[in-house]
Amino acid sequence: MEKKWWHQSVVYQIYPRSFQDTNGDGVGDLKGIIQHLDYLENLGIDAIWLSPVYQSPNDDNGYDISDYEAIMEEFGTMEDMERLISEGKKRGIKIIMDLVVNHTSDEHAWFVEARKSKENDYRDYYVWRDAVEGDVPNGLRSTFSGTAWEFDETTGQYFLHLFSKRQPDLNWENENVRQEVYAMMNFWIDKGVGGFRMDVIDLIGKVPDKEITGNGPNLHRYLQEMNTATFGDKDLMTVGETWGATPEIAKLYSNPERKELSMIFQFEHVGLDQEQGEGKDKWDLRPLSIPELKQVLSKWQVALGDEGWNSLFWNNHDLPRIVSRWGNDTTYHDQSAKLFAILLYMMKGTPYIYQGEEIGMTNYPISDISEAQDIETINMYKERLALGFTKEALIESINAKGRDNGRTPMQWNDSPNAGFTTGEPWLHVNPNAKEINVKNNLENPDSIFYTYKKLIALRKQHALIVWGDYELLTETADEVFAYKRSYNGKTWLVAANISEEAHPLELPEAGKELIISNYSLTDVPQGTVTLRPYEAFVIRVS
Ligand code: TEU
Ligand code: CA
Repeated sequence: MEKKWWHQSVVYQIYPRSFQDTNGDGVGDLKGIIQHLDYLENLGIDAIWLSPVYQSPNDDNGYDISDYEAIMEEFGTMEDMERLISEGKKRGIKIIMDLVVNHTSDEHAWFVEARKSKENDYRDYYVWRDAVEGDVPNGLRSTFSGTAWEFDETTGQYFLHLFSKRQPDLNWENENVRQEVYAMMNFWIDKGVGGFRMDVIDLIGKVPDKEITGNGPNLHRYLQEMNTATFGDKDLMTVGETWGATPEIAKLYSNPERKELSMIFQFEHVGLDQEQGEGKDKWDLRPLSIPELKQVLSKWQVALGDEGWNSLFWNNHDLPRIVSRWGNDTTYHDQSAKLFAILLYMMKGTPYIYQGEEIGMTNYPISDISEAQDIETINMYKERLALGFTKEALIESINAKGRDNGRTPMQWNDSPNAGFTTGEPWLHVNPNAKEINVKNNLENPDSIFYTYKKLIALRKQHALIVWGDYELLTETADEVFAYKRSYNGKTWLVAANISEEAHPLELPEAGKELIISNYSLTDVPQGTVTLRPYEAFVIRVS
């Protein structure tokens, strides 16, 4: 496979609203990001995936865009954006824009026009259908609860919205829509961005009348067309958000020969702690099975071969914090946060850090729905309450899976509001910011931050981590996740005990060199070792 910069890179995701406020309005901004570029350079990352910063009425925190070529006033100006790109460049940090083109905001000029009349030039930019027997056109559902069809009084038709009713779906079958999107992408490419993260890109080939949403028949044709019209001949990084992807589907997107995307986010591991079956979704909780986690991640490690590339992540702005979710955010907070870093960053693929993950930020439990800000959470709560779920059960699900968990303000130091803002933060700051913060992490050489920093540095030093073969060790306790990476005659062994109990592990080969660990080890592990609670290490065995 031709080597590209992004194969060896680590990407840091910023959710701008919660990163750093500089003007006291309680909302993070672009100047706040610029202020912390030195921190990110110190961590060693190569690129920032910037969640949307475009003009937006914020029905879904910027994922509802009303102007793709303007910056949200709360976040700053186009000048700030240009400075972010150039200041990033000085530090070897590229900016990856969030491309949200499955839908726009209902305040986008195209939709404002489209809804005026059936004859409007922009009408066909969106998906309009007549009522069927006085009701919605069909059974399509919104990810944010309820029907995906909204009735529009003015013209007496329904429009499609796979997310909130303020996020009307674009009609990708319309050639003009596609050309407008490509022109907009070129606007950002000309500004010097490093690539695009493509929001729910698996939905753009939808066939609403057949109730096909993901993986529609024209999806890959559109992506190939986009590639040719925009980034194809530039050295950019692209990553598609594709919820239902299997390894076979991942190859369609990311096989370099097909000229589509660099890589995708697959979510198979993310769904392992939800109940399976008809009508069940992420709110229906079940405990994680570690053997399943091993099986799923290992499958993805080997399945793509030379025909695709993996993204590696535990967290993003839609997911709960990994240390709270599958680790232990009290007794073994530091150990389990480091374990998840070591386990993932030794795998093959491009790792993504979500802001705050590098200091072990945790979920923030709410006790009442009035504390929630996220539209998905609020809509689900209303819907399920009406269906007869108890408040207690719903709050439990929200505390486990709600999107606000990962969106609380970045914890910089132990001052009021964690140094995020001098004003009223838009979303509650976790009180554990007194202990869990960047300042403490930077002062302590054993902190989670320095584990991340070291893992990132190791990736730069060792081609084995980027290119080596992967093999799961199968003869282990259920709770022990161990694998080997091999490259050019060298082999490393990664061992991680994802539990609060000690477990023995028989090392197939003697350790020659200790690469990294989350407990302090005086000797290189040999023979049969006892892995302590959440212990993880990497050793060279040949
Ligand atoms: O997420 C896609 C998506 O389907 C999520 O809403 C996901 O299903 C959910 O959060 C987990 O249950 C992307 C963005 O990442 C998300 O923030 C947006 O809300 C959504 O698209 C719409 O743009
Ligand atoms: Ca601000």
